[in-house]
Amino acid sequence: MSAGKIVAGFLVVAVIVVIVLAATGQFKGSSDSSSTNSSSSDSSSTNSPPTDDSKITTNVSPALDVKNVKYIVIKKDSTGGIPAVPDYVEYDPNGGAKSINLADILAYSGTKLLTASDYEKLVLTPGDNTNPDRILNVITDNDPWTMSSTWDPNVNVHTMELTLKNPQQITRVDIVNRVDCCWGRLYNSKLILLDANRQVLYTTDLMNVNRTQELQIAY
Ligand SMILES: [Ca+2]
Repeated sequence: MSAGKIVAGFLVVAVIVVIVLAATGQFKGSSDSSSTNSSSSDSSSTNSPPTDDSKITTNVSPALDVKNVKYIVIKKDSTGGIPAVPDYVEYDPNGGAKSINLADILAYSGTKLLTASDYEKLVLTPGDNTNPDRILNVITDNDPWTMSSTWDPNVNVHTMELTLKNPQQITRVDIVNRVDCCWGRLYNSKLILLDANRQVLYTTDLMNVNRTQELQIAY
């Protein structure tokens, strides 16, 4: 037998020993990590919604030079009825599914993210507008904390309307939906940009998805 065949024989035996040790769990590191992985994948296979915070980016085509925007509006019209889709977790006759419920409306002018100080006010219709600073902050704070219009089964058209202090170009708007539940509340909603005379400068339908919709208007 040649020296090469002897070495090859030893290698085969060594590989067999490693396989047996692994199968009997004596390589603790690898068996621990595989059990951890399997338990986490088990928990993510439940029916809870995914908490994917990735963005869906849409480049408006053609790009629009939308200047002199005064109002940024989310409008939801449930006149035609509301669907009994699974993510309407509180689908019920009390009007909850007719409300708008968002984490944030993040508008950009150029590359500047507009903050509460750039806005005059937020108005919720129907809604509790008695604490204007609070509601404006919640919808512009780039934080998952959410704001909602008021649940009302008798009101089909709900709006969230941001008023800018100074009319200006809007180049991008991120609509940040809830990720923990209820993202279907954005069903049948539109984003509308208006000038000071309330002329529509840009509008688009929104998706009822549980993540951020980034609308690149000028690019
Ligand atoms: Ca927020």
